[in-house]
Amino acid sequence: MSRKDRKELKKGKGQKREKTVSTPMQLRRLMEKELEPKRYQHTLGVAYTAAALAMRYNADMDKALIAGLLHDCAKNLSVEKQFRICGRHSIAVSAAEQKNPALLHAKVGSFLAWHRYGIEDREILDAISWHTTGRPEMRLLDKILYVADYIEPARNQAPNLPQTRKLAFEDLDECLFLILRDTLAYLSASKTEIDPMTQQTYDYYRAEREKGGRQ
Ligand code: DGI
Ligand code: FE
Ligand code: FE
Repeated sequence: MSRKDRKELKKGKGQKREKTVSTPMQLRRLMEKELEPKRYQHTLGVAYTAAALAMRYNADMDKALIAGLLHDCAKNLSVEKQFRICGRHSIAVSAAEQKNPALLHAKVGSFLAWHRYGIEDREILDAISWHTTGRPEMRLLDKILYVADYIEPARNQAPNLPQTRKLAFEDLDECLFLILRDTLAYLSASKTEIDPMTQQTYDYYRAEREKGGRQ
């Protein structure tokens, strides 16, 4: 590789990847080095909870593990660094993400999962992209990661956790809806600006639920 190529690559031109590693074991070690101990603990909890949900709902267990291991991989980067990565790699930043940069780690994490950790699977990359806000018409893996992020064993803040954890293994869609509802209630109460995508996801699943005869 010429010096020019290397420089271009560093700047993100051509969107080449840095390396290819993708077994859950390798990713676990990398995340242990990358993340703060508490975040790593949460990451392991999400990975194994997602794998357990994958078992329950006949989803791909390895994909669930990998999505869980990498979902917060950008969390340790400063906000400045995350904005820089977006700029360099032409990742669109929404108005909501501009205002609340804490939302940005999902998109940046998805990019790094591809660029730095060698993940090519679209389902895994999308699940990471949407793990904070959700999105209408979520795939099974999106739902599994979203729910696992909320119920993993180290979480202890959210209301109704015991019921939500039980429900996750009984009715994934109902559980997803209740998490969305509780999250919106929490964001409203704390006067945090709601990302339109979070609102759209909630509206979509509320309508789906009503179609299914629930009020
Ligand atoms: O990264 P985690 O801490 O594991 O959790 P997360 O990816 O769900 O996101 C972190 C925070 O983002 C969490 O406190 C909930 C919050 N969040 C979710 N939807 C919205 C939101 N924050 C804002 N400002 N607006 C949203 O719509
Ligand atoms: Fe997150
Ligand atoms: Fe998380």
